[in-house]
Amino acid sequence: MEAKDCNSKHVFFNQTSIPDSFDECCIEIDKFINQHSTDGRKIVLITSGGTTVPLESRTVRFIDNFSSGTRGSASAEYFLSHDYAVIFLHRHKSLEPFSRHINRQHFIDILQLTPENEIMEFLFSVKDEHKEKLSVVLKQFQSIEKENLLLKLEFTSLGDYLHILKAACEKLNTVGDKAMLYLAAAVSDFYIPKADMSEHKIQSSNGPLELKLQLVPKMLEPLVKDWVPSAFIISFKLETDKDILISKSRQALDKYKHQLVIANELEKRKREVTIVSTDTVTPIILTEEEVRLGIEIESIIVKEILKLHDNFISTKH
Ligand code: 9Z3
Repeated sequence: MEAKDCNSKHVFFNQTSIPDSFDECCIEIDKFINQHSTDGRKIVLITSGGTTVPLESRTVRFIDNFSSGTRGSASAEYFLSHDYAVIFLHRHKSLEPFSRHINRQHFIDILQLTPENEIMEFLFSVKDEHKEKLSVVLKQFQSIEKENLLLKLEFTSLGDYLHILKAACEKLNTVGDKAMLYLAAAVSDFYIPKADMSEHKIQSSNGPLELKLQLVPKMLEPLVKDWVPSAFIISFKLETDKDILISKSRQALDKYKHQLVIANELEKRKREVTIVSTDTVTPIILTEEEVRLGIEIESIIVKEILKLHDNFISTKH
């Protein structure tokens, strides 16, 4: 009985705190969607990065889901280059569109300090060897900013992620079939409800730690049925065992009745994915030559999806 209760969607939302900046976040979402739906532009909500599940209310420790944010941030750039407006809901400090091209750890290496000028100012500049790449990225970024085509929202915990996702979906539903969901974030299947969580840091002096995690209710179900039923919805399926990847993707489509699953195996995810719909299975595999040329698999995924989204829109009219 207890497990069943914890699995219910309503209980989950009651069992997790609303993120601190939730109201501001909703206002930004509203403004962004109003602007672009008035312009008749297609809008994609991309989720990216892994969610955390806290073990303590005043969190010192948490369980993390793996994701660097490459899939989401690279895809965001390709959607933007095809004139979509992008809501980028991402894990705090995971990769972001455009800035992903500058390695955070080596940021300082691309700058140089020129000698003080006559008014004793320090002048910074980008080293010559980085100028070309950076100017291309900066140009794209500035034109996106000018038209306000990218809205970045952050989450850390699973609770924050789901609260913001639900609010964004409900607003996106007003856009109809021009809206797309691209759910690339790696989302935890397990969590500890607030009531079961230790408030303070768990003490090792109490001996080995035994954890009991509850199942997170499958939010794809209300998302497709209630939150944003009119949108084109793509989920991702991540497995480490290739033998179950396609069957699990089909199961998800069957169960949730959304449009596509993009299946990927953890180790091969940068070179190989499979786009699965109810009646097609389309592998995308980068050739050695494409890898050598630095072609990103997201550029090909996005191109395929644009066609499928257009077909989806035309069948609705
Ligand atoms: C993915 O499968 C993404 O492609 C990756 C991208 C997380 C592998 P990176 O960010 O990696 O480029 O390093 N995301 C979805 C993972 C997920 O949690 N899927 C759930 C599942 O497999 C369904 S929603 O059950």
